[in-house]
Amino acid sequence: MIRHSFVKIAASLAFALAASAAYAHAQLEKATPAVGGTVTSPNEIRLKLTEGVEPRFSGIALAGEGGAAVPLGAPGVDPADNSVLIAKVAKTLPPGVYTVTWHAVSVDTHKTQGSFSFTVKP
Ligand SMILES: [Cu+2]
Repeated sequence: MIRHSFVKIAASLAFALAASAAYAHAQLEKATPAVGGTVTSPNEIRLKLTEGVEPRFSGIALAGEGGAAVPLGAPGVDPADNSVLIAKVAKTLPPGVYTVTWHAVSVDTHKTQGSFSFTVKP
């Protein structure tokens, strides 16, 4: 039983190392609102990734404190730059901490995902 768990942990560590070595995939380069930033209520979530992405297979979700989902418009890419994934924020966000969770399928079909938080100031 213990030995079995060890093998599983070793396997997931190896996977994590392989994933972090694969820097060519679409990783988050810059976010607006910024990662950890404090802002007024944003009109959109804009994610600059390191690689072009397929908007049909990529997405952004926003959650408020306590995990309540905040509605966003359908995700799209900047017409001038397919490495910029954008989702409109449908309403004014009350002050608080928000978590952005994104997933992307890059043009080379590799999948990546991540999350970060920002704060809307009073
Ligand atoms: Cu890739």
